[in-house]
Amino acid sequence: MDEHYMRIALELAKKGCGWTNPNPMVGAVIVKDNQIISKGYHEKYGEYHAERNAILYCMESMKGGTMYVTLEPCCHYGKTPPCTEAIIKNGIKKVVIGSVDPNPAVAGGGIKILREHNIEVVTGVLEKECLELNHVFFHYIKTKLPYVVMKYAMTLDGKIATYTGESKWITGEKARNHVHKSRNHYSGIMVGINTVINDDPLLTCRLSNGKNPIRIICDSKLQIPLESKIVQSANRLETYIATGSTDNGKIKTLESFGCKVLIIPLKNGHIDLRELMKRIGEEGIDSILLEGGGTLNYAALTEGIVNRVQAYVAPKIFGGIMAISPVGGRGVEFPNDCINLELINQERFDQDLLLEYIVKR
Ligand code: AOF
Ligand code: ZN
Repeated sequence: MDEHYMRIALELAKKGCGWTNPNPMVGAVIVKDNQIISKGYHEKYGEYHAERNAILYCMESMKGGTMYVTLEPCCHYGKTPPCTEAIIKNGIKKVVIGSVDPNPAVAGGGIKILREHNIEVVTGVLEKECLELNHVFFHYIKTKLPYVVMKYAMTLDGKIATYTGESKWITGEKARNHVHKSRNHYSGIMVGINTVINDDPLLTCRLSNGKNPIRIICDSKLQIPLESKIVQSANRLETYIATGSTDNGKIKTLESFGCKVLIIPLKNGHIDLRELMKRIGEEGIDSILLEGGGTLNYAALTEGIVNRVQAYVAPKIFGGIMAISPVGGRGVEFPNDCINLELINQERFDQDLLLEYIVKR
């Protein structure tokens, strides 16, 4: 039964997807006499935590009840008072936890306080699922660096466009819709300047209740066209341009359009991606969906900033020695020098496959 209620808490937590960053998605269920008497989740950054919402929405006495929560309850004063206080005050006698909170302000402290108040605590229920749910939070709270997800769609022969550069479309509608779930989930979206020049994308989330990601453009020489959709929409969609250029005139113009310009040191003529990640992390951006192109992808992989890869594979073959693949750059010399990945998830959207990997270090 523990897993059953934790699964309900997990589904509740996911409702906060896109709205809680850089805080975690958390769900909570209160059970008494084998009945669910209340449910809650963390709805929005800075607002009440899942536990407090579940308590707030509960219409009956919680005395002697059990709370199922996907993350260890907090015991600190942040933007909200400690959840442990509310749990203790309401006479809940058992708390079942999915994953321990690595936040240094909590880190086992919530469990300790609950036990000190004679509340039975069970940990590690559906832990794997709870850790996966908040992979961004667990990374960002420890490193202060954004969690980077490289995403691309390719044909079975590894092409992201035909030899003429045409790429609309590789995957079908369902797979393309799924990409927008990622754009909603992760806080930022990053592309290289060539993608802006060639495709003129808007980089928004097209889900009905979706949140638009913060756009980050790697543009070492500040070549971005003022008439591009990115610049033209920067007053309504948050936009960062990362550059090594000190062309103050163009910087001022971009700023007048609403872009935020980040001056980043160059490394071999390109944006120093590790520096950029530090700056992005300092801006409070906890995660990035990296959508190419190939030059930026290769640099990101070799600089070691990529945490996860989402590869969509379409049942098509383009062929062509001049047709490009998702990762460009120079490439490794020997097979042993490769970037190693671990397959963690596979999903099917009609005839397209999504293969999801963790980058091994
Ligand atoms: C959340 N939502 O449901 C839970 C969280 O600044 P505060 O008060 O919002 O505290 C944020 C911290 O609280 C967060 O880093 C995490 O350690 C803990 N638990 N946070 O935003 C929740 N349960
Ligand atoms: Zn809390």
